[in-house]
Amino acid sequence: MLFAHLSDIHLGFQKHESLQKVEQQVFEKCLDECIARKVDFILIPGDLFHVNIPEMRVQKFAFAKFRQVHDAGIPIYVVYGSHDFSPVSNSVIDLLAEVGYITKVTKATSNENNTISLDFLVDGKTGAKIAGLSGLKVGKDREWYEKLDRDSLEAESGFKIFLFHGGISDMKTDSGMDGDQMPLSLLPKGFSYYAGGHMHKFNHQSFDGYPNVVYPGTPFAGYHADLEDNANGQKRGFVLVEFEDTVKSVEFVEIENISYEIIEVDANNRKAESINQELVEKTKEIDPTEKVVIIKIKGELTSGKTADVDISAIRDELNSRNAMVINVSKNGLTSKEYSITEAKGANKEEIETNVFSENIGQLRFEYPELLNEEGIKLAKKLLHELGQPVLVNEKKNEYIPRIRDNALALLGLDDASQ
Ligand SMILES: [Mn+2]
Repeated sequence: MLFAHLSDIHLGFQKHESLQKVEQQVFEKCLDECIARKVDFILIPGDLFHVNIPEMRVQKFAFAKFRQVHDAGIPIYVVYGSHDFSPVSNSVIDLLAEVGYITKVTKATSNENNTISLDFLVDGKTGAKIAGLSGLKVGKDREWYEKLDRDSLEAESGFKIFLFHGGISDMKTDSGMDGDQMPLSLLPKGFSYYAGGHMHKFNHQSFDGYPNVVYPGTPFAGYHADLEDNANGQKRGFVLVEFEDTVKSVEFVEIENISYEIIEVDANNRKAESINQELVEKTKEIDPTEKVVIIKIKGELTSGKTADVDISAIRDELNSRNAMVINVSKNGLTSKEYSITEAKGANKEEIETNVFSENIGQLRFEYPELLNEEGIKLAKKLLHELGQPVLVNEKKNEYIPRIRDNALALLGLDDASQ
């Protein structure tokens, strides 16, 4: 008998059209592979979708594929992840469950003694007993696990699988994800397989009383950092498990996604000009055709503005050589010359004014309105505007353009992106 374990597919994460295609293809390839290998069932412990209600394009291809899997007679068992979670079952997960393409595993009952019991779901064909808890919004998970009636889960006999979504502190993982991890001891002991979601890299470890704790990782990318990991050679795919009354084998099935090039530049103790030169040279050395090109610049310049590190020419060059996507990360780039000096003041207002007064002298712009007293006034107005909170009932896609438009208006600029 055979089951597949996928997680963190994050359908709908990609914004770039070419990457949206890759995201869809990888998802379809994974499920095609499951059908071809004639798995008995598929487990997806969370973050199947990037948000609880993804755009219609995403729902359409997901439904089409899940229908194929359904028609092939393969059940899919899921729990929510932290991304596709909805406290009131308003998730596309619930739609898929409603039409019968997938089955939500969590069958929880709150008991009078403040504990939570979980019921097993039994896979019809194999008799595997499956229980699990959804991922919730940060911090809530732990509360549930602490109340979990583990004894009844541990007392059950047979081949048992536990689905969960979250980090486990006992596991040696890359800790790039949120620090919100729980100890393995909060999970019921003695299951044959622990199907994890949330960590984005494949990881398979066994512990005393907890054999086969496994994360397949994302099959493509659910965070920007995942693309960078891919470029650095991280293998992506899903997990295939052969079992009888115990697990016989755990196999990682690699699914190809796309080709990458990564250009990394260390800016420490250098000038922008030498960085620009290195970028040009490194760009010459790669073949960007139909690839995702990641440019990462970090470190502290000895002088000049970080904006002097100029990507636009590199971008044009890479585009003309048919790069598919160019991702630039300058987040880790700073400059010694433009480091901000602290300033004191009697209140918030005064501190802000003094910080701007102390530092504005460093700027060398051609625009007088950005300098001196005028510049300080403008900076304060901008700071105030950018600090505006989200209004009640305002959506993120309304909030961001509102703040951006107001800020651009203050600067006397039109929004070029519209
Ligand atoms: Mn995830």
